[in-house]
Amino acid sequence: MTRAVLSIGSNIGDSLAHLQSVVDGLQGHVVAVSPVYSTAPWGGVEQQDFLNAIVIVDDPDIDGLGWLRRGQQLEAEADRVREQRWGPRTLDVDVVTCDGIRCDGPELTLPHPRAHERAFVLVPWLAVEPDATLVVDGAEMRVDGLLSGLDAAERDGVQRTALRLELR
Ligand code: PH2
Ligand code: MG
Ligand code: MG
Repeated sequence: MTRAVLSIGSNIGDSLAHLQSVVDGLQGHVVAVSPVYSTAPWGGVEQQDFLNAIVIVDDPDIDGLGWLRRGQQLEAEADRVREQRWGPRTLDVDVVTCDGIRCDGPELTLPHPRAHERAFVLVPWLAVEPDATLVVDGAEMRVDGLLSGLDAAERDGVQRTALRLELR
């Protein structure tokens, strides 16, 4: 079994539809879907707010690189083009964790090296997994503790919406 935590985000086009395309595209493997959050852009590029959510998936035959490829395929289907680092995008699918795997390769680092700094990842994750933990610099940390350690401004930039992703 591999269980992966995916962070999905969009701030171009019909963002809700782009996020829904991930839930639909991974149909049969989706274990949990978080609420949808409106989030202030992280990373210093001036751009529109994002919609973000967390999707937890499970498949015995897909490893970390496999989830990355599935995510890239869904990004391509959303007409994502190569863009500015941390800039706007139709769809971004990032693998946050995959089981307890730790790896640092040219394509994929697990756990995601910046997840612990991003309220737009931690807040939706906690909504579906309140006891979640994440390995940061080799130490297993509670995600709620990591979130409390972020600046209030970073946390306040993440607002729950009434929008929903459907597991169908
Ligand atoms: N993704 C980025 C850069 N900045 N900010 C928010 N709020 N949400 C994102 O998904 C996001 C971002 C690049 O992957
Ligand atoms: Mg990303
Ligand atoms: Mg990405």
